[in-house]
Amino acid sequence: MSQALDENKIGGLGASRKRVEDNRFIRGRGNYTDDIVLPGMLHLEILRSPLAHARIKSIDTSRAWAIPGVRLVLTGEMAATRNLAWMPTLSYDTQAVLATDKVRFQGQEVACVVADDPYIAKDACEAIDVEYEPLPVIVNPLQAVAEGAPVIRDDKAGQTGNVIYDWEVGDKAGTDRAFERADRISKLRLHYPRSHPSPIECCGAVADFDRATSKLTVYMTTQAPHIIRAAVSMVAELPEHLIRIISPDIGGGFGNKVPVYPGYVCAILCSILLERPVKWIEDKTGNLISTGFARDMYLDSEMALREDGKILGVRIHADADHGAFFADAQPSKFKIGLLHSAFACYDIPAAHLTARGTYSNKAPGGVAYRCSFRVTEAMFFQERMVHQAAADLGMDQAEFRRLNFVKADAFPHRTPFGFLVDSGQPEACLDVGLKAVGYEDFLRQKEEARSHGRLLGIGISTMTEPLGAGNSREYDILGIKMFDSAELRVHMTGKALLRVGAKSQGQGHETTWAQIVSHELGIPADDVTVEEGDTDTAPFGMGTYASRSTPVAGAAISMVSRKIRAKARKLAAHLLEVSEEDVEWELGRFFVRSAPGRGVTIQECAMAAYGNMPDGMEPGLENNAYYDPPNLTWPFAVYIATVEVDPETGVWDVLNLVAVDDCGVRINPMIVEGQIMGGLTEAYAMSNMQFITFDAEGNCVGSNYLDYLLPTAWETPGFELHSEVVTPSPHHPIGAKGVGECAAVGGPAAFVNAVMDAIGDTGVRNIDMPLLPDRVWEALRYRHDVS
Ligand code: MCN
Ligand code: CUM
Repeated sequence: MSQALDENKIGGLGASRKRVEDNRFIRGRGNYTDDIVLPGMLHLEILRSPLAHARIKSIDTSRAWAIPGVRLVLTGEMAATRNLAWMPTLSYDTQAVLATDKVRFQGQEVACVVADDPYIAKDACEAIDVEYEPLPVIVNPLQAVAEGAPVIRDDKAGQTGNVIYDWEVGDKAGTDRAFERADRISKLRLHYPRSHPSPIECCGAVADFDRATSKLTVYMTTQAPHIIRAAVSMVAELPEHLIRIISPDIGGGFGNKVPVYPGYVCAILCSILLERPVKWIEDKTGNLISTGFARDMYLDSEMALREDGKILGVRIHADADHGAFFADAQPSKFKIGLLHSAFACYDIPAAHLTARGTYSNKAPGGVAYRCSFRVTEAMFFQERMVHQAAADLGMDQAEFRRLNFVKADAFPHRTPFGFLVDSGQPEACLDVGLKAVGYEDFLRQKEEARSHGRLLGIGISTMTEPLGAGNSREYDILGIKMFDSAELRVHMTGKALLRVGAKSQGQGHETTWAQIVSHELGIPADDVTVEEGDTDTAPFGMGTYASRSTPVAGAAISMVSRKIRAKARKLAAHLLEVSEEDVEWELGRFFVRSAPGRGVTIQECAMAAYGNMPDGMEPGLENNAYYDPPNLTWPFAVYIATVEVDPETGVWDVLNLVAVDDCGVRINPMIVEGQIMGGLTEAYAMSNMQFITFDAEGNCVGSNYLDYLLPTAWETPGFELHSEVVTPSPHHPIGAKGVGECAAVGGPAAFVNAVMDAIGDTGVRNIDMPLLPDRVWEALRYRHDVS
């Protein structure tokens, strides 16, 4: 009789264990950066530029210095004396910390004040007199490359225009041939607008330089503490072992907390200059106007089609607006992120992608907001193109997709852009989704409704996401390879401390990581403490973004647990007085193969590691593991939305949204569902209401919550989630794939396609997001595309 523990009872793999971190979050006992209070701490505020493009003629700080309680007024000129007016970005560009020559976007950091309290600092910022000479403003890629356009980055030697890169991938000649053979060519122009993640907590830091020990400690809102440590070491020219980055609780990141911001650098520099702790906490407008934007990409696309519905080739040109500094945190090999992960689930013989990145007078942006390095754009464009191609052919949306899907037995599949998709079941997911939404039935209802003047629509979107950068052959940031790590200490009573190089911002790592240990070792999850985010204690990690934590750090947790189990097996053999080969494992216990009743628990092995180890064995039960994934993980999903559009007002309501997510083995199904619901809510927000943009003068429209809308429970529709299809990752030790961004990546096209389907009779090919009522109304009324 097996005496294995019941995995569900100990909180192992597949258990919907309640989130342990919520215990402190919902009691108001979280410890966020703004909760950090140090003795003698001062407060920093930033003066931001009101103009989008202007030469700085003079900065007069004398009125600010005169205000009682002001300790330091820092300008770019002063920062330059420390070589800190500029800093390197994560994409091999430079970014102004405090402006010296020009301001290049509205909200750019011009100066900062440190004072006894934040109110004095704010008042003093307003007392700084800056004289600007306005310059012509560029707010889109078209203007950026126009004849005679002002050069935004005239600080860079050799930069003549505003182009950052021209990049291409795929098979141009093969694609040209496919287009020559095509029966029909379907074209579409799209814009994925700028969006902003807007986490509840803004960015901030408390920098504490101790002159006596020469140690710099920085508490800060970062998704990647070790990368920040390396960056601070390079920028501030401080030795890495004397820098400690602590990322305490984070109130949402969504990619907003990956970049290095001037505010962090200012807090650090001011702490070094004043030898006092300095706190910088951004306000909401500062966050919305200046930090980590996403998307802002224009697409020109063509699809070569055979009359029977087969896709023969795809041609894509993308223009990406990066704002004034190219600061994307993304793998250095790929200039436009993983945009070329498009069309990974469709069997397409030839494809070619060209991409151009340009500067503009906007805040830096591109990669943020649940995007996995621009897979958001890849999937949105892909599914809008597929929708339009099916419509152009007069084919059924579902059938067109089915016909072109990579079949389940054809994996591993090499995509036309070179990725190797190792697993997936696109058709099975589509079938579950169609059944759940009642596809045939809805098509009939739609026809019926139309005869009464009601506009119903159905939109399908699929999502294939390359998650878990790296493998280190292809993925690095600033030359640092993308692997991840875990360190596990099993104490003598069998309780454990797990330290991981990733950093949760709300995803629930403290809960789920313990479940992996529990699955591997049979130690109850409640007996495992999880720690992340302190570079002095956590093993080196590349941080949490691109839903890479489960694929990479999660795998490292499995591997370190297995190392511990291997040593525990030796201890078990010693305790049971048999040879190691005669020892078997079942969850929580080793036993003698020939006498299953004779066994020892993992806790007994732990005790022996400290009190009764065999001769010659090193004491202790601790280890670490680094995991360098051989491939990405490839989750797949199908999202289907049904909507009704009001023809009089353009308002649209979601009738139903069905989500079928295959993210491999689920560690914690409840947390996975939370991730999917959150992602769908954001997808709905982006498609329906989230509007943040820049007018012709470069003024940010949407830098407050009256213009930039966050959906509440009232606006958000209900979602029906399905988990029937499970395709384990073939290389991940527990078969898990990432999931954190999937629904935000794949969701928007489902809503947009549904609205486009509802107004299909008008001949309108596209309305750009967000599909605000006035835009939909305009399309219905004037029967033209709306951008
Ligand atoms: N999980 C699981 N089983 C799987 C996959 C994941 O149980 N097969 C669990 C994980 O253990 C983890 C959570 O789901 O607790 C998300 O895991 P993963 O997909 O690995 O993503 P990351 O942990 O790397 O999180 C990053 C991802 C990104 S890039 C953005 S952006 C985003 C997202 O997570 N930001 C978030 N979800 C967020 N959720 C919250 N609450 N807050 C954010 O800032
Ligand atoms: Cu692109 S947002 Mo997440 O990868 O942190």
